[in-house]
Amino acid sequence: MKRISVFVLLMTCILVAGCSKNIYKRNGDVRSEDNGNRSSVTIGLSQIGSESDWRIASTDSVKAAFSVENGYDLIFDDAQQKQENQLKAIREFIDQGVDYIILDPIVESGWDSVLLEAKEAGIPVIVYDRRVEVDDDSLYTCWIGSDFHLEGKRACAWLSEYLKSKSIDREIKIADIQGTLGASAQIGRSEALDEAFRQNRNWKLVARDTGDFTTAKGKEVMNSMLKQCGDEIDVVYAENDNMAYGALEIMEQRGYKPGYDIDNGEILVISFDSSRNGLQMVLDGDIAVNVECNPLYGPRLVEIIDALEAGKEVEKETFIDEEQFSGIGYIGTIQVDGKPYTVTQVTPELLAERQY
Ligand code: GYE
Repeated sequence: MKRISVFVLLMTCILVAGCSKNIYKRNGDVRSEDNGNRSSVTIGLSQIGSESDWRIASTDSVKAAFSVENGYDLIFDDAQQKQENQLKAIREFIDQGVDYIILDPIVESGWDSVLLEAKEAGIPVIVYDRRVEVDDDSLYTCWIGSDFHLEGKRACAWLSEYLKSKSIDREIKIADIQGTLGASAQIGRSEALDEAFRQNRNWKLVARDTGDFTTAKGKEVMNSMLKQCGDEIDVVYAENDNMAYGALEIMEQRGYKPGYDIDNGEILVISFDSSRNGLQMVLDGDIAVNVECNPLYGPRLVEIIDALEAGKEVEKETFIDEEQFSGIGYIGTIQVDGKPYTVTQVTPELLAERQY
């Protein structure tokens, strides 16, 4: 009797394993099999949250690329803008024995231990968009993302060209609405502005606070800046589109006008991301210049995973190319460190083709 039930139990286990979609194996050498015997790759992806249009577009892109039809099992985790949730998710991925971990880190610091755990478990970690700051860079396989510092420099170069074109050489007062403090996108964009203050002695920082990359916080921060020094502000440097939307909303409510004409009291708004809504605001004249940050990471990450699956070497660091957009056509090029960058004028046609 006892022998029969052990046999039945054993057969059941074999059957269940045979039908199950995923047989997780560490070290990436044996893949899970589905019923059609097609091998699939299991990926644990830790996403920061859904704080912005950029982030939502990025999530859609990775989900579409790592679909079941394409041969992937994607375990997606939304960390709700909390690093502790990302750490927890990564540890769960390790316990589940995923083939790869993909991480968009909310801030740069604090990853050494968890990445060491992944390394010890033999799971490659691919970092994208924002970066990790670790003592030992063998803790992750590679990183792909934007040059946030260069994005900031391009925004500042545009402002400098614009002021020159209008022969404005008086003191320029700038308010900086920063992204999530400690995030690569904030560090790079804020640092570029700090550099511009050193290079342009008549540019002055009159207010700086974090709006956490969200519309709601952008609005809140802009509101207190307007109360504190609204009549002085010439330029708002919003470190993403969502904070720019929030800032514009409260500016309108409090009777401030966005635009290019800073000598007649308009506030010139600079933004980053160039999402469809952001470019619409450029077309409407509310945002003067918008530096692109491309969120479509799905296909780029698929390329990396497929290369690793094929046993190929991947670049340790890859920067993606990005553009900048304005509502005016007469500044067609800007220079950063001796290199020219084209500024594209936003048109309704361009907007109609924008994917995100
Ligand atoms: O600019 C912002 C998002 O990390 C580049 O995060 C990304 C930034 C992006 O919330 O909109």
